[in-house]
Amino acid sequence: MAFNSKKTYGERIENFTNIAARELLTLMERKKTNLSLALDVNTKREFLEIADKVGPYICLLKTHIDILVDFDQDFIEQLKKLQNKHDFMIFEDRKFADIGNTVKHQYSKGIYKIAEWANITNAHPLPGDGIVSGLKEVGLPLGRGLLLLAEMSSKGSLATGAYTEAAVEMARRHRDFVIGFIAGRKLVSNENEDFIVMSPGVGLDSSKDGLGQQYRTPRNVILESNSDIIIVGRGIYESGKDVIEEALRYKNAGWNAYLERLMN
Ligand code: S5P
Repeated sequence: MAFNSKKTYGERIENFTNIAARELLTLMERKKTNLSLALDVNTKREFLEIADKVGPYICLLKTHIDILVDFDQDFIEQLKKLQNKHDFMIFEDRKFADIGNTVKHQYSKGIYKIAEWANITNAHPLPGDGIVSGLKEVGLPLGRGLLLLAEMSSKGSLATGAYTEAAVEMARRHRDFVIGFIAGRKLVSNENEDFIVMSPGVGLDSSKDGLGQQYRTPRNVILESNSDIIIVGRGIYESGKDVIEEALRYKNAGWNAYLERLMN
């Protein structure tokens, strides 16, 4: 049996029971893209305009819902319309980090009601297993999936070594809900278990941003580090060039690196 990094996204669907994970891998295979857009802009208008342009090229739209200055329920309706139009999934990058009972409320209630519209969200493993159990109570019945932040792309990150290993162990204890990791590389190279790895800090034209972000290329992330999804933000929407052309450039770079990985 082949290692999971040598299998196609489609072949890996059977490794997951989680609905969101299965849907995501199916979608990636169908649209031939491993690109996630991190759309960190501050107005509804900008967000919806860029999402409409880049939607055809991505598998996953990553949101920071709390940075929108004019968030309202209409935004969620518009977002869902774009999701249907362009066939992508939604990942709210909420980075939950509190005790189980608190994150349960933060996930399902408040203004944003994240669990209602985000297929995937993420959490820091820092508080211990209770954070996953709390989120799972809300998310699993809705067919949602969770990523654990096992590593971070920023300079000086404390999520390394034993912390990263403990994140993997935590994921193993919650295989039904934890579908993978935010990390810079594949963390588990065992053909019998599979996790989807998404890597932020991806850029073709710069190596850092002045606030600690560190960029690597899609080839480095997908081919050399065996990650599964590249998360790209400013490289696409703040390059000063055409966003569609930039999205295509990253989509092709990510997909070609994946094809090369399968052939190696
Ligand atoms: O370690 C991380 C984890 C995440 S989710 N480093 C990150 O940069 N992120 C997110 O990825 C970050 O919050 C931002 O939304 C995106 C990177 O954006 P870019 O503009 O630097 O590509």
